[in-house]
Order: sequence, then structure tokens, then C-alpha cells
Amino acid sequence: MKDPRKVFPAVSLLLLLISYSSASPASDHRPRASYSNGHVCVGCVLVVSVIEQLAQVHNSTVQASMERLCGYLPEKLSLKATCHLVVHMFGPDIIKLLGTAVNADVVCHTLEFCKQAAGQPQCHLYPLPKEPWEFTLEKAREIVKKPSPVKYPGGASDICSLPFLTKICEKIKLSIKYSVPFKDADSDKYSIFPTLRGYHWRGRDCNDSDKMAHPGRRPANWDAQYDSNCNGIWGVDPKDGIPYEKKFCEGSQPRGIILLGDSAGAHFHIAPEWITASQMSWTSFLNLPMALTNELDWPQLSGATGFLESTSRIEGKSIYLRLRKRNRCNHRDYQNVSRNGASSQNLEKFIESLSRNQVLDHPAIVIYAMIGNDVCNGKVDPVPQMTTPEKLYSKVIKSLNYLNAHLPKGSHVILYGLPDGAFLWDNLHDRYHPLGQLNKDVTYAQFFSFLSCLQVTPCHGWMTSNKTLRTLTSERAEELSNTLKKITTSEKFTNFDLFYLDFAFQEITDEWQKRGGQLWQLIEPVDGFHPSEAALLLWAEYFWKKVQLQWPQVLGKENPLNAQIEQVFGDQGGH
Ligand SMILES: *[C@@H]1O[C@H](CO)[C@@H](O)[C@H](O)[C@H]1NC(C)=O
Ligand SMILES: *[C@@H]1O[C@H](CO)[C@@H](O)[C@H](O)[C@H]1NC(C)=O
Ligand SMILES: *[C@@H]1O[C@H](CO)[C@@H](O)[C@H](O)[C@H]1NC(C)=O
Ligand SMILES: CC(=O)N[C@H]1CO[C@H](CO)[C@@H](O)[C@@H]1O
Repeated sequence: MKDPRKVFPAVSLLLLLISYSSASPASDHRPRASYSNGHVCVGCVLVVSVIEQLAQVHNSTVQASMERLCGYLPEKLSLKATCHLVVHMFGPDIIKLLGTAVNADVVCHTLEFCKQAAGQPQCHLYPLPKEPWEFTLEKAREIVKKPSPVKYPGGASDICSLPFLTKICEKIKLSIKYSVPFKDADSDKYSIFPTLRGYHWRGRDCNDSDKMAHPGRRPANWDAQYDSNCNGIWGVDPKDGIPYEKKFCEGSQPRGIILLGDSAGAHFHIAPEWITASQMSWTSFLNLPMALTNELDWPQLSGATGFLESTSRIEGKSIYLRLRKRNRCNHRDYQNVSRNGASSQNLEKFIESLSRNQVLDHPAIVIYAMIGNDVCNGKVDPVPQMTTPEKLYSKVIKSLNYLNAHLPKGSHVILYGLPDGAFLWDNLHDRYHPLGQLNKDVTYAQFFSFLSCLQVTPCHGWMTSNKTLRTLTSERAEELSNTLKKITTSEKFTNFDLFYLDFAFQEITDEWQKRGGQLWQLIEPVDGFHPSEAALLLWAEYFWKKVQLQWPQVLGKENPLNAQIEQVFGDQGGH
């Protein structure tokens, strides 16, 4: 086995993976004092459930089931090796416990991945055992008391105290805290790499030796010699000596698309294949390493700036692809500026990664879509933590002033309202979560209450059985949307015009149903919170229709020379 200190990066550690990734959507990443580390508890319960269910599906021993799981994982990022390491450490206890037919909740409490702090409720995903909880736990503790082959320090609720994991854990915690990409030792490069916030996040810089070359630029010298704006159009037509960029793009009013968004904008996604034992095979995890290096966001598929063909069954195109189709001179001119956990209140911390040169670049369409975290948080009493209309107003004005100082004249900014998340509970609460499908024992209502109990829910206000609270949350969301609307009517800026769009979930759901879809399919199945890819693509479609109808100047003209561009430059160098 490799030197454990080199087991790197440990986002790959399966347990940490799921546990920390479930932290991502929450509005802040500071460790919470209550219930020790709730994310570790969720991660443990997920992994032990998968092990248990794999044994059930394949009628195998727990030992074989753990080996099976590790076998499915790819070698990349040391995922497989790390899995074996974890099995080596905790496997014997898990085998003993599952052997006595206790469930994942009991296993994780016994091994102290879940630690109930004094005065805290007892958090569980599965229905409680028939015997009193303390009694079950005491019995389980007896079972693992006998010395196991590998010692680990005390409990495991802080598995980061394991010597060979300490360093890695620190990195992950930092990486999550600041949403800074986790650097893999051998991919320490930028733009030409798709992940690590490379070109999956922003149109690829096409010329490493020229610092001025980037998507969105007004072409230097009509790109006669080389492609300074990376749109794949350059050189001189040998027939008449006119540069192609001049011929095809002059007067076509090129423009880029920039998304200021949260995890929904980035398309946060934990694939259900990763936790559904009945369908699990090695192919289930092929996309895991890439997802991990992208912080579990899939910007290349997102509704606003995605450029890949969608994987869901809907024919959909992102706003970027539509803008490119309208005018091929816009090729590659897209930017994410999305973060997990982003809200009006913290946008200022990363808005600087927006890159637009007021003098050199073409105008841009900026979509401001902070659609959840101003009302969503994981607190026991979430209401006092929600952004107030006054706070929203002042922060949004600040952001708009920033944009005014950085966007080229003639840009457009569109503020998006918040959706009404009451939709989540209404459509999910009595359905089975992917973990509960095999034995019909975990509904979303249970899953939500487990997350709330551990205070790791991405949105207590909407993911709760408490109707009063859900209504309060919806009311605040509406107030905030109205505030955004008010800003667009009362404020003026010199470098862009400003619009407001409702999130219009109703239109999206109507459209989806018209196409024969089920409403629950519009929500990410694993977290029961984020909009699914289908929802984001419908959202993009709706956006496009609406803007085209109301403010066609935002999208610019259709370029009549698109076909010729395609003829000469093919796919314009791809993405
Ligand atoms: C499961 O495995 C056991 C022991 O290997 C065997 O006795 C039993 O018949 C199997 N059950 C099914 C449903 O295959
Ligand atoms: C990159 O930019 C330089 C000018 O700065 C130019 O000479 C060179 O041809 C460009 N390379 C490509 C591949 O476009
Ligand atoms: C439901 O939520 C409201 C608002 O936060 C709260 O005042 C009330 O106590 C909650 N009810 C229950 C049963 O928890
Ligand atoms: C906020 C955000 O995600 N910005 C990233 C967009 O992608 C570029 C890489 O091309 C990153 O540098 C930014 O940090």
C-alpha cells in the first residue's frame, strides 16, 4: 500500500467525501458546535447504509460488500486505496455491528461518528428501534468493546485526528471553508484543465503566451494574425484579404454571459448512483473524480453557462449555447462566478473573480441569481438568520456599483427573484429518498428531519414538517424578490440597464408537466434541495423566451453570417 500520507487528495476519502460534500450547500461552512460534527454523522450513515444494502442486494457478507464498494471506486485521486484504508480501520467493527442486525444510525452512534451532545435531541435517519435507544446503544457498545485489530483514537467523530489524515483534513476544511479549489498534485495548472475552476467555469483562454488574449475581448487588429478573443475566428480570407473577424463579426454586437450565482447556478449535484446500492457498479463512480475536483458542482451542465449537451432527457440548451447560436462570434464568452453558499451578503467576497475589461472587452449580460441562501440556513431557528429586505437592498446596491465600475458600457444586468421553496416539501415529503428505496424505510420527511436535527440542512426553513416555518420562509423570499424588483425600478446605472425577472417556478413546473414530467424530477434526488439539471435547463429556456419577448436588445441581433462562420471554422476550436 502507498504511504498513507500520500493518499491524496483526501476529498477522496469516501467518508469525508460524502460528509463534507453535504456541507457544501449550507450557507456557511463554519463547524457547528452542536452534535459534534453533523456532516461526519451524515457521511457515516450514508456509507454504512450503502454497505448494508449492497450486502442485501447481493446476498453477501458485510465484508464482501465493503470490498465490493471499494472495488467499484476508481483508482483516480486514490479513491480506491483510501476506501481500502477506511475499511481496514473501521471494517471489523462495522461487520460485528451489522452482524447483529442493528441499523446504520446505531452503527454510527456506536462508533461515535455521530455524537449526541448534552441537551441535544437524538438524531436518526431510520425509524427508531423498538427497544429504548440507550439500551440498543449500550448493547452495541458491548459488541465492539472487544479489541479490534486496528486501534483508532477513542471515538471516530473526529476521524481527522487520525495521524495520517490530519494534514489532508486540514486541506479539505480550508478548501470547503473558502470554496477554494482543492489542488491535485499533478494537475496544478489552469485554463487548459477542465476542472479546478478551469474552463468548465469560464471560457478557455486560448493563448497562454499572450496575457491579453481572452474570451470577450474586442479583437486586436481584427485577429488577422491570431485569435485574441478566443472565439475561434481569426486569420485573413485569402480571396479578398479581409480578416475573417471583421467580415463575420463587425457590427454583430458580440456579448458574453456572466452568471453571479449560488450552488444552484453552478448545478450542485451528488449523483444518486453513488448511494443507490441496487444499481451500483463500477460505472456508477466513473464521474466521481471529476465531480470532486469541481467541488461537486457541474458548471459545464448548468442552465446559464453550461456548454455540454445535457444528460437529462430534455432537449435543453443553456443560455450560453443559445447566445452562441444566435451569434457565433460569442463563442467561449461565458463566465461562472458561482459559489456554493453564495448569497447577497457574501457576494462581495468573490465578485472580484469576475473578469471584464471596461475598455478592451465587449459588453456582457450579467445574471444575478442568488436564489436560496438569503432565506436558507441550517439554524434551529432559521428566521433570525435570514437576510432582511434592508440588508438585501444595501448589499445589492453595493454589488451593482461594483458592476458599474467594471462592465463595459452597453451591458445588461438581470436580477432574479427567489423561488418559492415550499415546492420542496409539497412534492417530496412522502416519497422515498434514494437510501430508502430498497427497503421503503426512509422518506424525504425523515431525511429532512435528520439533517435539521444535526443542523446540517441546507435549508431548515423549507425542508421541515413545520408548516408555519415553511410559510414564513416563503414570505421572506417573496419580500426579498420584491426588494430586487424595487431596485430595478428605482436605480439607474451608467454602464448597464437593469431588469428584474421572477423565478417563475410555476411556469417551469407547468411546462415540465406538459411534457409528461413528474414534479419531483425537478429536484436533485440526493439532497432534496437543489434544482435538477432538467429544472435548470427549463429555467434557461424560460429566461430566453421571456427576455426575447420583453427586452430583445439584451440578447442582440441574430448574426446572418453564422452559417458561413461554421463553414470556415467548424466548431471554432470546441470548448
Ligand atoms: C443467500 O446466501 C445464503 C448463504 O450463502 C444462502 O443459504 C441463501 O439461500 C441465499 N439467499 C438467496 C435469496 O439467494
Ligand atoms: C499567441 O499570441 C502571440 C502574440 O502575443 C502570437 O504571436 C501567437 O501566434 C499566438 N498563438 C496562437 C496559437 O494563437
Ligand atoms: C414552527 O415554526 C415556528 C416558526 O419558526 C415556531 O415558532 C414554532 O414553534 C414551530 N413549531 C414547532 C411545533 O416546532
Ligand atoms: C466564482 C468562481 O467560480 N470563479 C471562478 C470562475 O472560473 C475561473 C477559472 O477560469 C476561476 O478563476 C474563478 O475563481
